Amino acid sequence: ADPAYFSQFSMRAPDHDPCHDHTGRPVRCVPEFINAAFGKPVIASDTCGTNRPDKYCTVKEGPDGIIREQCDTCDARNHFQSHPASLLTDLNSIGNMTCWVSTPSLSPQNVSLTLSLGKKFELTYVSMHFCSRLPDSMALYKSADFGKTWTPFQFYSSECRRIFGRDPDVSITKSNEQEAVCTASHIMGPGGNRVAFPFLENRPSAQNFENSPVLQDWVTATDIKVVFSRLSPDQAELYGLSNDVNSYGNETDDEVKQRYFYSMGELAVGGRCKCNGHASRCIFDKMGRYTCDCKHNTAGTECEMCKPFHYDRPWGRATANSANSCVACNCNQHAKRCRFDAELFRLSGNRSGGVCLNCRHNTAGRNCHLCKPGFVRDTSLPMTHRKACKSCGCHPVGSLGKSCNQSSGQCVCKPGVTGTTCNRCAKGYQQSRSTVTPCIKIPHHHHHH
Ligand SMILES: [Ca+2]
Repeated sequence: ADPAYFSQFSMRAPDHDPCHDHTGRPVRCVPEFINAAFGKPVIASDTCGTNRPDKYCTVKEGPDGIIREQCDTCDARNHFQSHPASLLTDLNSIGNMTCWVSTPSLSPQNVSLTLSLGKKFELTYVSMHFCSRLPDSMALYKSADFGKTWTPFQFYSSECRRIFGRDPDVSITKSNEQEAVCTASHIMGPGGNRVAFPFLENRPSAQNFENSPVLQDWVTATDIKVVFSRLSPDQAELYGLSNDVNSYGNETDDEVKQRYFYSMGELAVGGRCKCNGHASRCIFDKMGRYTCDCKHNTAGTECEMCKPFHYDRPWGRATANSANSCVACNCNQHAKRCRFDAELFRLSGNRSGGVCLNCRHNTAGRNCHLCKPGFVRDTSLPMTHRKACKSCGCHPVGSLGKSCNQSSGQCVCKPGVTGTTCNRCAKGYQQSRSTVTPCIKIPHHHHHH
């Protein structure tokens, strides 16, 4: 075969690590863009056929192009007639969308869907594909703390003021980039049965997302909640499809009720597993939790902190310019733990702020780079050596303490005592029996008397 054919394959990059460039230098990396909702659990506040079978009716265009009202039964106990919330995040086969349905009711208010993503994601859009008529009014909320607190991110209504107490289509400026806007665009727009909310559209800082903590926060979510407040007008009424147009007003409540429900076939959430630029994928850890596969010496579910012993610089989100890797403390191999000191970091010109804890092998100092009192550098060994610091060996009687000069090793001697370790009497002194003055002056002979 043509050698050029094979060379195509050998040219392919070997299993490339997106978190480092070809020279091994750390670079920002992000997990791939996915439908974060796929296969995730959804809790519906209400589902058709849960307590007893119910009848519900939908207006549909048949294959012949004629619009008809079609009624079905929902029954949670019958697999073929059940419409649980799990159908919102399942795999839809083309042309046969599986749909969740709420209980038909004359006033189907405050029906809600809650989706748990399992960890923090950075979202780009939320998309809803409805199986029957659209809701007229609904509110979208997100939580970044697993459902403890919720904040709205979008309202939809033909009557924003009346339903949600908000002015419609408020414009977004740099001063209110985290404000939820109310709009009727879902009904007016060309979306058909699909309503999609792009998180960054019309947000001024979107062009500079990496440097906008406000927008980074805006797109972060662990859970999404949709609350339906009101249905759009009855299509059966619009199309004149009631059993008999003239007798429409005579329908029983039960018959009318069958058209009042919410039904959705897909709740999709486009986004990336949030890893702050320090991981290219999310994985299930030993505990079965979905978590970032952190690189750049980072740790945590979102790589939101430095891994142990890597506290020489403060943690930072990776940017296009810098991976902001965490850096190991320099403890000359004499400590296993360290802490970050902001003041020392500032004083070093933002270079190093790590302080070693519990220096071993008789070392001391913020980098375990000195010898502790009573010990002196053995300059024949590197600082990283276990025996880099040796005992001063100061004589217990001849010296004033156990410490010695860090460079010369000279112990502090009592008067009349000399030697590096203070182990002998100086010239003109002689040994005594006193431990206080172990060397006393040799008496002079005064010949002049
Ligand atoms: Ca579905």
